[in-house]
Order: sequence, then structure tokens, then C-alpha cells
Amino acid sequence: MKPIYILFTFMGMGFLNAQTLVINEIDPDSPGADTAEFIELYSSTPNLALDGYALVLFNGGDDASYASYDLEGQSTDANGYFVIGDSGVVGVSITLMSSGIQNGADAVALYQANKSDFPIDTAATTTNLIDAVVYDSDDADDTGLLTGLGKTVQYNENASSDAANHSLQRQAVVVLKQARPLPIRQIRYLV
Ligand SMILES: [Ca+2]
Ligand SMILES: [Ca+2]
Ligand SMILES: [Ca+2]
Ligand SMILES: [Ca+2]
Repeated sequence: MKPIYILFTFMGMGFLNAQTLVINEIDPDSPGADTAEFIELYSSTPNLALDGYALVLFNGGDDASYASYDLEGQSTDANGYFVIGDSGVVGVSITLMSSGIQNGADAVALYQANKSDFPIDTAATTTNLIDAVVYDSDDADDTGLLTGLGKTVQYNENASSDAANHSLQRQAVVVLKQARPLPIRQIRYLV
């Protein structure tokens, strides 16, 4: 598939942005009853078909999945963005299930896989993993999730004591920091 070819090409050339599709921003905790949660993906190639990808949400309580979404038939937009979130969030292509996005310590992961590969309570794995963010809201690092997803950093949405009004946004290839959520489709951090 084309995305794989591009990925390997970038890796071979030693570019920092080895991934063509990443988790760009997440907002697990929103004001009030969490009705403005979202996950935003970004592809360096505009209008990238997301066939063959699945988004999986992991609960740090048992380091296993509590929700999964098939991205078959979806694509990023002309600016490379794709949003899955609560129904009221601007630009949402897929509406989150009632379980929403847990507020941490938990994780969001993008796989080259199908939803059927991740029934509820599937253990976190690095197999076919494209990108993952382990996050929290003033919680201790969850070594089970970090190890399960091959990550070493857990990001704190509440680092500035305002998780409800801050999201975690990609600032570079491997760095996220908390800040106020930006309007969907108006941010572009990746080079
Ligand atoms: Ca939430
Ligand atoms: Ca938030
Ligand atoms: Ca949890
Ligand atoms: Ca855990």
C-alpha cells in the first residue's frame, strides 16, 4: 500500500517525520460533562485514505481496550486532518461511542488493523502500531500501558492545572504539551 511505501522511504532517508499519519491532538477532558472530547489525526499527505487503519482506546486500569473505531472508508481532509469526537465538536467525521475518551492514565493508539482485531479488553500491543499517546491528568505513570505500547513518555493534560480547558497537542514529532484546544483544522504542528 502507498502509505507503507512512503513510510519506508522516509525512514530510509532519515527524515524526522517518518510517520505519514499521526495522532496530532487529543482532548480527553473537556469542561463539564466531557461533551467536547476529540482525537485529531494528521497526515502529511492530504486526503489520505484511512482504509486499513483502526483507532483503539486503552484503559490504564487494566491496560486493555475499552473502545475501537474502524477508519475504513474515511480519509483525512485537504489539509491532512481527521477528527473523531463527541457529536458537538466541529469537523467530526466519526462520533465517539458513549464511553467517550477516559481521562487517564489511559491511552489512544492508531493501528494498521481492523476494529475486529481489537474487541473490548484486548491487551495493549505494539503489533501493527502506527502511533500512540499515553496520557493522564496528574496520575502516576502507567508502566503497563507505556510498556504495552512501546512508549517511554506519558503526557499530563493537567500540567497547567487546567485539563478541562487544555488539550494535548503535537508540537514536534515526539513531543506533546498541554494548551488550550485550538479550533479544529486550524492547527498544523508537523513539519
Ligand atoms: Ca473524558
Ligand atoms: Ca482537555
Ligand atoms: Ca481509565
Ligand atoms: Ca495500568
